[in-house]
Amino acid sequence: MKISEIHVYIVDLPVLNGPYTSSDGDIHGVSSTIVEVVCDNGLIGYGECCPVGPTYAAEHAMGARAALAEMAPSLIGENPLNRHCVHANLDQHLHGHHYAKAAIDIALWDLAGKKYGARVCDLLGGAQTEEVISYYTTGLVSPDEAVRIAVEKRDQGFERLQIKVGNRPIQIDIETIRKVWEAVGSDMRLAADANRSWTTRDTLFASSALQGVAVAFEQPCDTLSEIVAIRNQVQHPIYLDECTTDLSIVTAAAGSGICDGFGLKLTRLGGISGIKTARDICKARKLPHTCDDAWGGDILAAACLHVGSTVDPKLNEGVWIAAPYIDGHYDEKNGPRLSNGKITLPTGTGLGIQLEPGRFGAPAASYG
Ligand code: 0XW
Ligand code: MG
Repeated sequence: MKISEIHVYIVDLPVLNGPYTSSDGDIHGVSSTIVEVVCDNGLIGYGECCPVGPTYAAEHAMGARAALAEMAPSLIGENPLNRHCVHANLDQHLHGHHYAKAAIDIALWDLAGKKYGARVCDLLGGAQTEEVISYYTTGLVSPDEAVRIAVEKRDQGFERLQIKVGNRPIQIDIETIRKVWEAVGSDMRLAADANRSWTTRDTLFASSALQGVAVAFEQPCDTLSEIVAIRNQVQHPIYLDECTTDLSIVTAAAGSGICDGFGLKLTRLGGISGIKTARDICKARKLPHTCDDAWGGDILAAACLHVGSTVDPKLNEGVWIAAPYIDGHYDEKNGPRLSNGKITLPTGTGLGIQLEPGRFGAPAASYG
């Protein structure tokens, strides 16, 4: 089995009922990159990467396409089932750019499932559940609006809520977190996600003011060194997200006890291959974590879901998907959907996403 062609598609995804808000700013639309890997035996695998705009992380849509242009030609003729060789090839042609490599990696797992007649979750050790828990993120909203959303999502069946904070007076963040906790804290697990925007001062203020409030601080400050500097003064669990830009950071953080969990992003860690390793590191250290990504359509959602379904339920902080913010699905029948705070795992082989030929129009680039 050999790769014979690689096609790259651009899919613009306006934010439904937007904008999506966080301390990074307002997102009205994103641009996704789809990778289609065609093999000489007729099997086709799909992958996707979709930065949530150019400021959430050092990743952006045009960067993904440029990175793929650097790497894709060298993959023609490779055996897609030998992911180690393919990744070695990718690394020989481009250093870093995990998010672009992730799109190819996801397609390789999709192909492996289709080749072996298995779902991706089966190749990852097996699903622990067919109904994977999700979590809801409030957006950067007022204290009272955050409470309204929290109560609504608890009543819909969500067991975890991410409260967006940051880029405003810390007193408003503190009030928002406290009011949400008072409203739903006995029914939901809470995280306050500053998306890197709190200073160490703000983080210490918040931790002092919120003593007795059960909330995890997700990526409070921008850098790992800032978080390490205050780790022993903060009285709340700390989850790392944006600063875990590769597996060595996940390993070091897990091993040195500088965090209590992670917001793991599949494409940031290089794809399913990377996030499954992070999953196993977290299992060894009993660290709760999510399995999701910054944005993305059905292909990326399904990839996160397959990994998320294999996580120890005691450590599973959920799979967030962008579907509620996207008009329609790539695969109307099998595309992952939220229902009562959970997402049903697709049943088909590979990712379980069936795409009509020409689904994404003409490719932006083709190789092979
Ligand atoms: C909530 N998410 C998974 C979606 C947005 O891209 C941000 C991200 C997060 O954890 O911050
Ligand atoms: Mg986060």
